[in-house]
Amino acid sequence: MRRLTIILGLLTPLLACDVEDRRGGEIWRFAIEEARGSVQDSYAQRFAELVDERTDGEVEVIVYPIGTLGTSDHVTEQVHNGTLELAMSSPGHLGKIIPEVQVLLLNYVFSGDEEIDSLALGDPELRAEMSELYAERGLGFLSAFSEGEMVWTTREEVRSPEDFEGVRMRVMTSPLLLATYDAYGASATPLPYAQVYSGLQLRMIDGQINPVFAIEEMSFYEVTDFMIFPHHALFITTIAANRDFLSGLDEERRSMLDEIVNQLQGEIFEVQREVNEERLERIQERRPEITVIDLTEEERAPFRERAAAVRDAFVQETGERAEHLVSTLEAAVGRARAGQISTEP
Ligand code: 6CS
Repeated sequence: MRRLTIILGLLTPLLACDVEDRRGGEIWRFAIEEARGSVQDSYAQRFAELVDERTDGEVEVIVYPIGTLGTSDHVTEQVHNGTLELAMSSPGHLGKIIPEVQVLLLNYVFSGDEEIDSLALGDPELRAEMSELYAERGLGFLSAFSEGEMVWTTREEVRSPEDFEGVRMRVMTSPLLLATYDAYGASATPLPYAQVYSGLQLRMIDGQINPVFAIEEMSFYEVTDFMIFPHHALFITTIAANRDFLSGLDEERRSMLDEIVNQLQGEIFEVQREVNEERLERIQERRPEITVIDLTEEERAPFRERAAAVRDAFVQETGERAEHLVSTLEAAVGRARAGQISTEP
């Protein structure tokens, strides 16, 4: 794995060099964890367009989709060592390196209203705290946003922790997700994103958790019988930047970057909503035999209870910083509910 990262790290500037030579301008390399046409790709393409517009073509953003530069872990490492300027780094994978970021993976901490929760993620206090946290670990933080509600895909019907018994649920590689799904009664199995389809197909795992668009895009729906909405979490990603790249930007470029990510916070919410709705229709057209289940409030209660215990244990193990972040997040949700957060640039 390390060798692969090094090779990819060496290849990235070579790939970019070509374009740099041709245009003579500045290049910002931006790796995403998903495929072309995904929510992250829509974000990155729009980001590239806005940067191009705002710099009169002086800066070109090159977007590298999944499969070109390795796993999420590899791209975060490349941002850290300066091979890449920017990357989408999901807390679901980043949690191994920055444990506190897993606050964004806790279940049943958001309001359940996607619009409010998306606003909360743009809360200036939360963003300031995240920036501080990332900086301490040698990374820049630009933004956190939701790509939609998390959905369980399974072979068997799951409505209770008892139903999860013996079900091997693939989770992202964060320790908190492992603890959560073990507490739910499942057998949590960490795997990189690109290995999930074959894992399901070969029956090494029985289910996984992702937003609808990803279930369609990665073809997980082909190897699943149930799509279950527990209304427990959002798929959240963050944008990490190389620290020297960020601190090397002049004031004008830095403000431009902040304005662009603010603008995209609102835009991406609409994009993900549309994409998730469309893709659910597509899945239902292609495989009408899939049973879609919406867990009732009563069915959610035991999961909610177990999630609260996981959260207490997480805060205790991770320390004061995590505790403070949980409070900041809850306060941000409160501010969003009260209409005190704006996405206006
Ligand atoms: O499940 C995962 O690992 C991935 N899910 C999404 C929707 N995006 C990237 C991430 O790595």
